[in-house]
Amino acid sequence: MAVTKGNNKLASGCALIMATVFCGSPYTQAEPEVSGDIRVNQLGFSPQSEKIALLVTPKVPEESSRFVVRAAKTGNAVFEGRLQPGHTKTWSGQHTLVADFSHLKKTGHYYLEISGAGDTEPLRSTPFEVDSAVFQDLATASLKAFYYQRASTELEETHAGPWHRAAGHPDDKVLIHPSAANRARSANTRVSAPKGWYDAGDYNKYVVNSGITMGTLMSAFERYPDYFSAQSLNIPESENALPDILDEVRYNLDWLSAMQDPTDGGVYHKLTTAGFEGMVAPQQATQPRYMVQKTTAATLDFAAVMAQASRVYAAYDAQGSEQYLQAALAAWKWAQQHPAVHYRQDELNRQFDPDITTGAYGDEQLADEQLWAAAELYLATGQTDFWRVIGNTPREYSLPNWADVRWLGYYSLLAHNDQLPQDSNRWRSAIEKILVVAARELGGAGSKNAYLVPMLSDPQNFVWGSNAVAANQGILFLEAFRITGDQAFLNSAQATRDYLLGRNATGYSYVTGFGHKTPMHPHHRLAAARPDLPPLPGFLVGGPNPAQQDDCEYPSKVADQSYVDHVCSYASNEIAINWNAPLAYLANGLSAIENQHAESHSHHE
Ligand code: 9MR
Ligand code: CA
Repeated sequence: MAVTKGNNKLASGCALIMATVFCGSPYTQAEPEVSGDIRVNQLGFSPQSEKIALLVTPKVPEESSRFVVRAAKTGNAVFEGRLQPGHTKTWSGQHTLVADFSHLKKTGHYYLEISGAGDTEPLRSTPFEVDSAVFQDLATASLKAFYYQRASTELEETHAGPWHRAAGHPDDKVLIHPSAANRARSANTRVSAPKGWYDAGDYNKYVVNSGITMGTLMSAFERYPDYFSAQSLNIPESENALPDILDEVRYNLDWLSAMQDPTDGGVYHKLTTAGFEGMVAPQQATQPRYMVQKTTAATLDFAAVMAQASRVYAAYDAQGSEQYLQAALAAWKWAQQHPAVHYRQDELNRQFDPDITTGAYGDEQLADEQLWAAAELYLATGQTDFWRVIGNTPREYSLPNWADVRWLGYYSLLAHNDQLPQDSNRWRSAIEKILVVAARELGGAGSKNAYLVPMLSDPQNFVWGSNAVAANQGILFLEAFRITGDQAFLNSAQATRDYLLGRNATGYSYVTGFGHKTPMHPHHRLAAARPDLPPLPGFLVGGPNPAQQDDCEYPSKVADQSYVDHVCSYASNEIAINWNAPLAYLANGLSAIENQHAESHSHHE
């Protein structure tokens, strides 16, 4: 059995820098050999949650073996149980044995020990914690990650710690690419569109991908407003009256506003260099940047985001809210006049120079963007015209991704059901039912696989950015929980968090800086430019992706093991804002719920 050291480079590296903030567990002293075959959420568990760890093993022992949970400090046994065989084999043909210690509710630091077969040494897990606050730093860091991605500004040490850095990409002299030229703004006109977040491991800014990212973050705020209003991210705006998550989103809204052509309301698809920059620091990445072609997808996503922003910021900034709404309406109008302007990079490059070879975010299906924009505009204006676009026919559930945003619209409508038309009750219950059935099916399938996690219900989940599929599944469970109050959905959301933090086929906790075995070499220019530091913390890497489009060397082709922690691997080990947003929703949403449960629990005692 593969055996790894209990404390790898990261644990000591991050302890050295900011132990309490960035490490899952403060227990970083030398430990005996730890088995990498025990898969468990590497941070730990909230006291009331299900608690499951797995042993991955080539064969099932004849006698069922026992496990013990021990207190990390004393080694005293606090819980004992019998391992149960997993439901099915793993996708690589291994077996799993399940340790369920859900009944252990006492706060503390623990490790799991599994007695070996015959005279072999017992196996032990890395230490973990049971505490209602164990995910708090992760939740904060998943949002702080957006701050690290800020373009056009210096990051000061007070906010960025060791990752403080010079400003990059002023973006105050962006060239109109010939594909985006019109009478008012001819090719090579200079326009200003500073601020915003770098999309991912690269330094470009793409409207479509920003769309789902902002929608997800603003919806997270709308579902858990009290929780977020009390949260500090330690960003430059932390002292103002606006909740920090909304300050962070506004940094990107400021950029996004400038992506609209003021002369006609259309929205440029992206602000980008012609090709990708090298793996250099932002201030060294100085190639010319372009506004590239207006598209319907970008314009509709922009309309949805701005309409939602007009609602979310209304209580804090009436004037800003009104401007967002006007921008949304102008974008909607342009999209009605140009319903099918698609981004097709190859065609564009046949017509215009210079060639553009960065992320395409091309999308040929725009009915979902239309629905999302109409939903947010209906909620912002109450106008029945927008309601009519939504129609009476609810559509089957589809998990959101950058190219499919329909359910962002439905989520918003359901969350504001007091604003729906009077005669829409049947429509609403139909939508709710579709959502709840989808969550129930996914949760059910999640309890029938070797790792007992929803993500492993289907190999099709393992696309580029598979970890964001898991995180978006987590959002679905949280929505189903909000609607029904059914504890099973909360369990599924927590199991999804367990998957991302270590209960999976690679044994990685996929969030940088969190856990004992986490990505050290993400495809992230900001991190690669600082090899002297641990990677910037709080970032969800893309995760297993058997298509391996980067042609890097992978340890496995099996869908859930096709992951490599190498900077080369942009198809499995990049970071991206649209992946961190659902992580932030899931991590913070669960924390909000768990805090409340912890509170009501302490009142009952
Ligand atoms: O997340 C995107 C994925 O769905 C696509 O299959 C892939 C290839 O087009 O692109 C991904 O997005 C990348 C974008 O194009 C450029 N910035 C980095 C993004 C994450 O890898
Ligand atoms: Ca679409």
